[in-house]
Amino acid sequence: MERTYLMVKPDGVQRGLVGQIISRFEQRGYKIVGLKMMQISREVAEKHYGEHAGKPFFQGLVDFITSGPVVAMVVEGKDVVATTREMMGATNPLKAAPGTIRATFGVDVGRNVIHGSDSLESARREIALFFRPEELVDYGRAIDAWIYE
Ligand code: DAT
Ligand code: MG
Repeated sequence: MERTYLMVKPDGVQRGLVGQIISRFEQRGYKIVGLKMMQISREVAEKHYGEHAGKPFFQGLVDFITSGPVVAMVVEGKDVVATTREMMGATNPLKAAPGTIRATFGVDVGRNVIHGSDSLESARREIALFFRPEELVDYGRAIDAWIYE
């Protein structure tokens, strides 16, 4: 089954939105297989956001993502990469569709409360960057038969 990397950013943690954000993925039927709070080092932040190195917002982005604890998770389920991106909404919360996480909780692009992998390849890279293999748990849920036909 597909896996993705999701992370409540420092603004989401400070604002007490961790539970509500995680709940959305649980309610959708997705399974959390890895979960932890951590503070990201600049080195890891620069790796994670490597595709944006050199852009005008890069330093601010690294400053922000390292400014406080984040809650990192690996979530598993059918088409989870694309579906969680949809659930997050557009990068700029003002452009995000109503009801999405970013539209519900944010207004500024630099305070958009959540990160999610944008492709299967990014997901694999980001999961490996933030989680050791033994931190991911393989388990079944009785409820899966009521989520998947
Ligand atoms: P996403 O987080 O939707 O994958 P992205 O990968 O293009 O978006 O950018 C990563 C983060 O960088 C984004 O969540 C917020 C910040 N960011 C992106 N574009 C920005 C901009 N034009 N100004 C300020 N911050 C920006
Ligand atoms: Mg991105």
